[in-house]
Amino acid sequence: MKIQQEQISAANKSELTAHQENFDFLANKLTKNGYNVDSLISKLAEFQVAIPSWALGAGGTRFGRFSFYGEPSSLEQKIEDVGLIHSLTQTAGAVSLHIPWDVPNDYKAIKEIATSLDIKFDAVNSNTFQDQKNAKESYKYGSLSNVSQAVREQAIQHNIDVINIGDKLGSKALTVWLADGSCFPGQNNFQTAFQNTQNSLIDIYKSIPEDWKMLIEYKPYEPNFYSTVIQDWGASLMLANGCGDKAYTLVDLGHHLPNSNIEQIVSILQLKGKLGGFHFNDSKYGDDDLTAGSIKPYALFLIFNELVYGMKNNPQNPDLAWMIDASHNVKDPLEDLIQSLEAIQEAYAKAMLVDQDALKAAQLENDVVKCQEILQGAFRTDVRPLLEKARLNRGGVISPIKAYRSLDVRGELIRERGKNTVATGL
Ligand code: PSV
Ligand code: MN
Repeated sequence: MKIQQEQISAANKSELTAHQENFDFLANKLTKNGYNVDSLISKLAEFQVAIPSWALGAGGTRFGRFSFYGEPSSLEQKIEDVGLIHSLTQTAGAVSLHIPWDVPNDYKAIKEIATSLDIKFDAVNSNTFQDQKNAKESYKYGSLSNVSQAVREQAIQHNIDVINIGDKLGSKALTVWLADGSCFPGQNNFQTAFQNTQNSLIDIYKSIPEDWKMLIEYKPYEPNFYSTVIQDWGASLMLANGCGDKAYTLVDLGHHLPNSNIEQIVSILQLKGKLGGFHFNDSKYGDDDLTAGSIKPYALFLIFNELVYGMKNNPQNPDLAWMIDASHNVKDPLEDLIQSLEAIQEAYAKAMLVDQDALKAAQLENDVVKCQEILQGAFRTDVRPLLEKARLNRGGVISPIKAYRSLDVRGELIRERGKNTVATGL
């Protein structure tokens, strides 16, 4: 299925008047307060978030999985689905592939499909947390950290293969997330596991092309429940520093112990020029992989406040790779991703409304109340008309979820693909 421009225009028709009224009201208010509304809109329009190829089907848990039907069963169909989201929202102009789930059969054809849908290839992800069919060595007891040199070599080679695949598609980053760790005290020697991981990453790093980044993701627990080798940003940063300038830390919002101050982590990594990428999701308890902004929207805003500050004040930090990393168990994955995109854009827009100069002045006065007023004043602004305008200007729809439903996208996908298709992924 491909959404046509006439369908977009038809979907917008009944909403244009209300949108324009809301937009004018907000734009007047913001202009009076000294904001450049056109610049806000163009920054929102430029902000693109990658969709992970593994989140387009039903996620599920170890207790069960419930399909939404019409799931994409090939790489081509996954990219088509990202194209659907992108044509409605105009904010999902990239896909992040996971190897070996997404090895292209025909590179030229895949690139053509992606280009025709205005989709770029974002970071490629390696998978050394599962054993592949016919693999010689097993990752049951770890991959890059494994006590066995043969296992480590297999995992290193896999990462190099992933770089080569990504290179052929135009990707510019490799994301490494390891499940390595231990389930019981005494099972692993922490120092050996860390050192093995460092040495393996250095070997992989040698194959990272000059204009690429290596993104090292951390996570405190799961699937290992006693220790994880790359458990926090400190471990990730040490490993990145041990590799070199092209290696960075990747922050996944769900990969922190409860109440961690993620905005502070983000801020310091930018100061050090070592924040490379971001995985958006939300959580109540752990790595819940829920829709971004669905549980703690203020935390998401505070994180964006630091990101906006860093993007302006930390030229030492490179452009970031933005991606959604959620799992869709009870919602249609495409609707869920659209909701995440909306929440991300909303947090970004609100963060751009924070008057940084006034905040700095209030900080210098130690005026704690004023500091809070400034942040919450921005957070409480309803910025949705700005998001609508940014989408409209790029040829998207005013209300993506409404349009998705009125166009009966899921119904059409089921008619095209049937009920029994299953997407590869987590
Ligand atoms: C596992 O927690 C995970 O969701 C990580 O966040 C990775 O980014 C993703 O899987 C894909 O490897
Ligand atoms: Mn992640």
